[in-house]
Amino acid sequence: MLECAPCRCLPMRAFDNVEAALAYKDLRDFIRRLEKEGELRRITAEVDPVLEITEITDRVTKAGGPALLFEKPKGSRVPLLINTLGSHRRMNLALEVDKLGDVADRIRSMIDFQSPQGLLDKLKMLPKLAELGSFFPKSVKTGPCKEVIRKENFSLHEFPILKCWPQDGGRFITWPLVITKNPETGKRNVGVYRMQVFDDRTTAMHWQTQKHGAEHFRRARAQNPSGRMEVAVAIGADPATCLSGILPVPPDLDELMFAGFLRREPVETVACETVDLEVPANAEIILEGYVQLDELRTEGPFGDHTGFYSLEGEYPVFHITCITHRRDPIYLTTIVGPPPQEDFYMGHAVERIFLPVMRMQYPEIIDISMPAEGIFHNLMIVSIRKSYPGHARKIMNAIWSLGQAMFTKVIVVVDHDVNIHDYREVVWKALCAIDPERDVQFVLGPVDTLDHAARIQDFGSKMGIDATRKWSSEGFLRPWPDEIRMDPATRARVTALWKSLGL
Ligand SMILES: Cc1cc2nc3c(=O)[nH]c(=O)nc-3n(C[C@H](O)[C@H](O)[C@H](O)COP(=O)(O)O)c2cc1C
Ligand SMILES: [Mn+2]
Repeated sequence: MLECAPCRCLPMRAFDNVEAALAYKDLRDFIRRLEKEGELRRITAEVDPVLEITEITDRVTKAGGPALLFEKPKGSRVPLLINTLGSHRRMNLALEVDKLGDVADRIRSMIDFQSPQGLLDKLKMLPKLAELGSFFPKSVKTGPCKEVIRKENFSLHEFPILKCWPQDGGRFITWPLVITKNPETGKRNVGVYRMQVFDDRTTAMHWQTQKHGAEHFRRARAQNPSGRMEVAVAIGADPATCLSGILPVPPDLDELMFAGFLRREPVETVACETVDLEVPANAEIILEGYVQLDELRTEGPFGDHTGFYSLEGEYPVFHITCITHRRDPIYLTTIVGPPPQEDFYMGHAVERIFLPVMRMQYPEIIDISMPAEGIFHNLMIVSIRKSYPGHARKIMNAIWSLGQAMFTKVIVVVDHDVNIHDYREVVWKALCAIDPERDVQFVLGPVDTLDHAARIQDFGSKMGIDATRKWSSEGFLRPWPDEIRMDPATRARVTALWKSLGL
């Protein structure tokens, strides 16, 4: 079997029967599949969502273990699912591909639309267009997320919401699909922004400054500073929909459309009961409500994906007006913390899925790599086919201007012949290729809200390292040495001799 080059995971056949070739209907459909594949363990012992589930999950994820379904979380009748996508294999299962490159290939074929030359080309485009059209979310009258509708007498405390780490400010909903509408364009956004539980019906809304939910909030506030903005939150759905909330798609591009593309079937949506928003019909739990535009409250601390606590900060408050859910809902959650965690596999999927999009604009990019310990935003290694002086620096600037890649704290650009997934090779070759004072570039700009070392929140410096071979046209006038490689004839002779050497 071939290895998937970037992640070295063993690809598997996702389409081993006709049934599996259909998109997952919902979260429990995916749970069934995981169970069939030996990728899920049920835990019947009573375990506390306060700290204990984190400690168990942290050990299991780091050991490469399965998804976990806690059937008896302490203090709740709702089972809890975690570590769902916490391995390369489960991510492939979720996306129903043999390897992530297959998703990238589909994206590439979509954006390979060349301007049609003549009628024949136009005709050839039709099936592609039809396919595109088939990804749009589809409104339906009702769905399983409406089995129970509660406008009164509900409480978030019925759900097994985690307190993840000892110094956390409380319990946090960690995998909510937060749905808002751009108040100017009416376009939907779905983002995963953690929500700290304040009481039965209120939470924080931790959309960071540069995220689309925060942008909607600012635009709504500009229209009516003391008004409200409606928000709906879906928890637990088919895996592509759940993943779509973390994808860095451009503003005003509906993540649910992207989910439809990923699952090859439209996401069905239903209208909310108390707000003018639509939510995935197959969700386990829906929270409806609003944020008051002139209200902020202290959120945090929270043990974050940096492996450190993010400190307290002021964030909007989400007031819940209605909860709808299935008769027997499953609470989907995840933890972040010292890497690697489940979110590493999500980040890796993002890296692989969006590489073709980057390469469309910047075909000189050969490959990119973000090591787990770099927490995505801290380190990106990029290999390029360098073809003019200063090319490496142009690519750094391109990355810093590309959506959430703007947060990349350190970019290392190497030549095309460096295997950037082999970190030993990167350290060796990159460090040999630099004259630090000459090859390091600093810029100022937006940084990740979670960067606790930045001089002020959201603003700071970033560093690019040009670790490509230097050219005379870049002012480097010395010869550049060849890399040491034994000649093939000697290698062949020694291979022939090898047995006789007794080594
Ligand atoms: C487990 C997990 C938790 C996250 N929590 C937050 C969060 O609290 N706030 C935030 O702004 N982004 C958070 N993110 C990242 C966003 O989901 C991601 O940046 C997404 O692309 C945002 O959507 P948007 O581009 O539509 O704003 C989290 C991601 C994951 C995987
Ligand atoms: Mn978005």
